[in-house]
Amino acid sequence: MEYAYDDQNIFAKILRGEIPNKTVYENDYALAFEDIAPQAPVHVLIIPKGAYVSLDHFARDASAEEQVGFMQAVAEVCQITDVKDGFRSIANTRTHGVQDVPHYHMHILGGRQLGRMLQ
Ligand code: DGP
Repeated sequence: MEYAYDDQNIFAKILRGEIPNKTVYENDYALAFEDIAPQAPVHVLIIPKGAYVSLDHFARDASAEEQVGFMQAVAEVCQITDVKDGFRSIANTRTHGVQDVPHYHMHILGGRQLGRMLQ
């Protein structure tokens, strides 16, 4: 599969500092910031700093260092935010997954009881 990255997507602009964000955590490989339209008391987006369009693109092509750095950011976000009672991670992907922004992002949702998604 070919993954074509559009560097004009909104998260690319956030990474370049062209659009402001409310940063929760940052390291060399990832940026975590508050979602602009939160669906729960905690709604953080974690994005890699590399140019990856989706979870499957990131999983296939990101280096081990990038992947570990990203997961370290996930761990930090889960420490910093109030998700001790649990949370949901989501990676909407392409059309069927209803992905709006074509830069891989993991949603972390928590801070309240969430509804069941899968039966
Ligand atoms: P999706 O691609 O469907 O997983 O959702 C993209 C999410 O990104 C959505 O929850 C809203 C959020 N979002 C879109 N534009 C911005 C923005 O400019 N700033 C921030 N912080 N979040 C955004």
